[in-house]
Amino acid sequence: MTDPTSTPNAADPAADPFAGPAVVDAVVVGAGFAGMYMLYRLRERGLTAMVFEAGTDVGGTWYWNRYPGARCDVPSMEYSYSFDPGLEQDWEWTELMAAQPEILSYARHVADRFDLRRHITFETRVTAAHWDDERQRWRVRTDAGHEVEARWCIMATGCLSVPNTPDLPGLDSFAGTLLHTGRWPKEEPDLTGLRVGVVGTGSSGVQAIPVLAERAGQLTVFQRSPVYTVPAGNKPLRAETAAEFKARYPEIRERQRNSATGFLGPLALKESRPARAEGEGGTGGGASSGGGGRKGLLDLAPDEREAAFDRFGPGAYQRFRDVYLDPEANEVACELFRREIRKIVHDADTAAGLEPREYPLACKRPVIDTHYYETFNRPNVELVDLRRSPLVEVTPAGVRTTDGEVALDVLVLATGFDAMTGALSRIELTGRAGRPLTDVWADGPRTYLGLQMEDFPNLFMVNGPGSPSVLSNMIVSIEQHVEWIAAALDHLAASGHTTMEPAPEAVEAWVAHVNELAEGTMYTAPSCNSWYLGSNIEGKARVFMPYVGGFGRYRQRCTEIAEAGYDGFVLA
Ligand code: NA7
Repeated sequence: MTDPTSTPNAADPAADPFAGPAVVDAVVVGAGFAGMYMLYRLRERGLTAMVFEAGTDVGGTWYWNRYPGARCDVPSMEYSYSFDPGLEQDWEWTELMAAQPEILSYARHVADRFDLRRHITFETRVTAAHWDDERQRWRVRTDAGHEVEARWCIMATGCLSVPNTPDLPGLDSFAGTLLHTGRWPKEEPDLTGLRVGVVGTGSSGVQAIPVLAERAGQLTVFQRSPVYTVPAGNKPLRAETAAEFKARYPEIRERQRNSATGFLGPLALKESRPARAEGEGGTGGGASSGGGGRKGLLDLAPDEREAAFDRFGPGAYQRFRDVYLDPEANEVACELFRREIRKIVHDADTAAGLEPREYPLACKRPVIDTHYYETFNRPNVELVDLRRSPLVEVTPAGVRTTDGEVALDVLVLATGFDAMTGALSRIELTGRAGRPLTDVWADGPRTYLGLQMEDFPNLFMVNGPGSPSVLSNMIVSIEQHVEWIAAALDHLAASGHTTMEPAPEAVEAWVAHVNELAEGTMYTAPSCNSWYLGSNIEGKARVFMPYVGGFGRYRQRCTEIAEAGYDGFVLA
């Protein structure tokens, strides 16, 4: 389907960026899984498109996050595209949850298989996008000097793509090697015999620490907030399991699309259950899926609670819905969780240092690990509990806390991201009447369905704030958004409309709905600080950003809105 008002792009604008504005139907920002699939769907419609990507290759998150131990926390048979049955059948995953190099290879394979690279301009960052109300077009600029005019602008910029480098005093003075997990060098640094420090114990730190401990001479973990992490249970993927998935993919994909988290986990190969009960896949769920409506932890006698943790380990809490909603049940689960840490970690002082106490379970994104707590039993690993001895400064020689200086050759920041809004707020993005996005979002992101914003016509976000995104299987959510956007473009072309944006009252109602759903969950508990809330970034508005009502329900709502003639959107 071709946009009747479009101007085909005659020349290759990448060839001579200074030849004046190129004109395409769509600019896509980012060539991760979202950008690649968006390009595929745009081209399928005969639309001209340019994709800009800052990296030298496709892959997005999996291109940048190549730190040791980086791995997906959703099973790969599910964390993969469903749009092409041939791709589904041909690709072979080697592990239950693939490591970063394998996922990057998959992304590269997709780019080659569908010949996507010729419309992607690499090593180029979009710096500005301005809506030109007169021409009804976006004017997009890059750091390589491109100027492109496009009817549609699609932000496939990722939820976790802007690394957070905290303002640690003296950081610039460090004389050793400074690394960030989210910008790990392509050439793996040789850490043999070196003194390595890690700041940060979120998902990235928890994945990196056991591997760094094996490679480094000495590893010191500087921990501000202990993590609640449960064993990933990763293992090689059995050929029979992969074959069964492949045989049953159509049914499994359909169930994913109706589930709360967009993945089924251990339920995937079990007989189909009613859609509403699914979605307790293991890691991404939280309040939307936690416990699947079974018994509460407080319904059990104390010895039964202990027995549950004895049997299922620290992840036992995920089986009880009240842990996600009731502070009392949550604290009972936290105490049982701490007991699990004490069982694994030999040194009592270190175990106490690893016990989370200041915030509830299920407040931050669930973390899964491979031998994280066991790593602290190694003779070359030391925990520095910054709650007891706060970090004073980074020095040329290492890190100084109130307890003294730790000498380091390498300092690894595993300090996370300016999540969900970070990438868009770094682009000079203006809508109608030059209205800057940073003003519109000053008090937190405002979107309709996480897909569009008022006063930013024809600009779409893939997995934007206000959609399930990070609370779901990202690839399933990406496919849903891309397909919804593609269908909207078809509808506009067929109905002779050229612009689309949400009505202010639809945005208002959606923002209120997203906030209301998150209220009363552990995600927004007063003691909770998380990147979901933006509270890991100084000065960022404290607002819960993803949609917590479940992926299946969200998808249903998006479909109904489209079927009702794009209810809440203004088509002009
Ligand atoms: P996270 O989950 O945001 O974790 C960042 C970690 O860094 C966390 O432990 C922070 O402690 C710590 N941090 C941040 N700033 C500081 C300072 N200034 N001093 C000490 N410690 C600090 O990021 P990840 O990269 O691990 O994971 C992000 C997502 O990527 C993850 O959820 C998966 O979806 C994949 P804090 O908790 O703020 O006290």
